[in-house]
Amino acid sequence: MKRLATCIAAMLLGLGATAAGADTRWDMATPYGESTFHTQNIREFVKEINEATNGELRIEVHSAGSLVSHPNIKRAVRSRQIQMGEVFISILGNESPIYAVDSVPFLATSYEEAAELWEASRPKIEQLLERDRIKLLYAVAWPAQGFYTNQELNTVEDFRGLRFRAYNATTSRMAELLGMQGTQVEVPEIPQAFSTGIINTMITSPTTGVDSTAWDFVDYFYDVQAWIPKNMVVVNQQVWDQLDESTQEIILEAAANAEERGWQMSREEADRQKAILDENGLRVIEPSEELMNGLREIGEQMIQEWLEQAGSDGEALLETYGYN
Ligand code: PCA
Repeated sequence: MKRLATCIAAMLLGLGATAAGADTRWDMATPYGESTFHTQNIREFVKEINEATNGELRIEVHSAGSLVSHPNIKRAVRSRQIQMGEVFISILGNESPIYAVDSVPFLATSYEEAAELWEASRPKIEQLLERDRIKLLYAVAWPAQGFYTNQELNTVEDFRGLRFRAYNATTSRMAELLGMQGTQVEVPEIPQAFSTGIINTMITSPTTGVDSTAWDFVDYFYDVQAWIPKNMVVVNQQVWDQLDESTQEIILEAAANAEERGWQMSREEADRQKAILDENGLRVIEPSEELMNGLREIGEQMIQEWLEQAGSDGEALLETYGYN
């Protein structure tokens, strides 16, 4: 009986706010590998939290989709299979076009524009996540996206018939508009998808090109800088609500630091990674005006399609962003 009472008391205590004395361990899943700057940034983020809570909150990071695969990470956070996760925001574009806004071609192509687009879209993305009882902590941009291919790209006609790696609904649509066959492939599977011939072309950052040793499979990188997509780090709302206020503050501060540090890392590494592509024999090419004009036309069409899907919410977002 006494044991039961102790047990109930412990349970009651456990129902209150966590941290302060309690030893809490969370699992966090990310789709990307250890060498990616996003993952290195996450490692800093969890270390900062661990230190500031005197080791009371320990977050175990499972990288490269090793615990939960990318398409399942958001669901796993929602169901509390894991407490925290990182996802590529636009992979959720099928749930709402708002999630896809940073992957619409040529809407935001510099870091300044990407930061403005993030500022304009953040409240809407937070609202969408809230519906799923998920809390947004921070988001960080990838370097601008360019094409990796085995053949010269002089006009948009040159994409016809290529086998293209898609990473969200927007890139699948782009493949369609360029006459390519699109297949969705996650980053850790890129080398295998190239070597087995499932794909022979992709659009991604210099970062992911280096991470997947693109020089083993393709000859050219066309630096078209089509868009600057982002990852976001999220936590289950119920798990969050169980934390005491000082722990919440620690995490929010670490998140703000991670957001700032991450964007800086991204900026710094864009050129460095292009140089690594070049050193390994990939030809890094400035696209011709003709190619860019053709791609921009497709971008225009995709912005219109996005607006049709996103309706008045989308219009308001683009207005805040300053698009006209
Ligand atoms: N790398 C990730 C997302 C965008 C990027 O640059 C990928 O290729 O899936």
